[in-house]
Amino acid sequence: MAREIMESVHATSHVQRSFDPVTVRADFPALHQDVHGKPLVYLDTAASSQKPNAVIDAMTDFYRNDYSNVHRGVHLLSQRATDLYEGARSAVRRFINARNDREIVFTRGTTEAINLVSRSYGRDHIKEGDEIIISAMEHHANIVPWQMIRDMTGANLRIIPMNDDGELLIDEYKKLFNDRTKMVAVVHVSNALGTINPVKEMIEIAHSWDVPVLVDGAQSTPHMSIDVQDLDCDFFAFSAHKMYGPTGIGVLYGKEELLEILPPYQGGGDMILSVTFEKTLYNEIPNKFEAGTPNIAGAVGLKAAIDYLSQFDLDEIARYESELLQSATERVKEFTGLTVVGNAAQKASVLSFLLCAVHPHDIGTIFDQKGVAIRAGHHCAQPVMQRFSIPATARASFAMYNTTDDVDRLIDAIEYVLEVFS
Ligand code: C6P
Repeated sequence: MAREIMESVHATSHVQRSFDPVTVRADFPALHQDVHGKPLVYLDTAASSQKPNAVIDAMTDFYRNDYSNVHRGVHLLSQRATDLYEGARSAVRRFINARNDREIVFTRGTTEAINLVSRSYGRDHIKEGDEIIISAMEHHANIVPWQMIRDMTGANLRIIPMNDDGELLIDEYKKLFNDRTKMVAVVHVSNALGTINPVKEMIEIAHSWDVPVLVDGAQSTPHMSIDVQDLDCDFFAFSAHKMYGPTGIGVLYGKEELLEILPPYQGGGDMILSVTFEKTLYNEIPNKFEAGTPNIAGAVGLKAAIDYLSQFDLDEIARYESELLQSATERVKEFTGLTVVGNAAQKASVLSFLLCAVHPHDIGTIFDQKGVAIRAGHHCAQPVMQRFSIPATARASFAMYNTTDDVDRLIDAIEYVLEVFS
């Protein structure tokens, strides 16, 4: 109890800085540069976010002063590195409100977290004829691993359809369940459309069938506060690099009772208690899932990103980003020939669009000449493109460091594309 009180004090004491995007920008050095002679406007956070000084400095300091391997050494540097690494785990637990540190597994990112669950859960729990439910708006990271398990076991994939606005059809979702359903894996916020899915309701429905749910939180974690206990999800996956942290590290949250029964994903050092040529005893969770030397500096950077975000009221950031997205959407819709792809009532960060017959790659290239960085393509969500019968979209994505000036520059860039192609 004393620990819980201390932690709640610690968590609230973070909220001390009022959110102001202009001062926030000052914390991100990469935003203050010219690209092709124009000040950079970074609207590609859905692909990967820029990093604040706090993250860059924490990682540099770690390499300069405290670097060593973890869990292995008796020497001081190894103890310091271990404390920092395990401290990062506790920071993640607080950030997503997991029950305890044992439920936090460090991975390379969302992709590896989903592969871990599909392999480990799939090995013992999915058999021929079983069914896995995913949605029509999944990123490839939440399709391909399940297809691989399908192909290994003879299970089937069932797909939750969506409407023309890019919203999942919950009534259709309910109809997909039966006694063979073994897992639901669904994206929280679509990277291609920006749709925020009603995952809490979807989890309740799945649980009424005793089916566990994995939530792909790659695009939600940077833009809203996450409470895994409130969602009651069984697994939750996310990547540090989209939430102002470093690349190469992410998180799999799993309910303790589920992680306990899953077999390890990879074998090697640190995931064992003892090894003989005859038999290996595996380590406790979460170490059972962290074979080999982990991304220690990445964990340090992820903690710094969490500390950075935790200075602010995350709901205030979410409101700000939502207003920015809404005003950008209204303004781009004024262009004749511009179509917004993804018009869900609940959206975060992402504005995907088509502009007349101009190929999205050309839009992206011309924007770049104007200093405006966006992503163009299928966004690793080809089934979404197939659903809308389009090859690709241009995608602007907003973050806490974007401002109305950035929206003005986006509008200027669209005008310029239209001029070039007129
Ligand atoms: N989407 C984008 O530009 P990794 O690569 O493991 O950090 O994240 C994969 C992933 C999984 N789910 C969703 C919803 C995602 O958006 C992503 C990454 C990037 O949209 C790169 S393809």
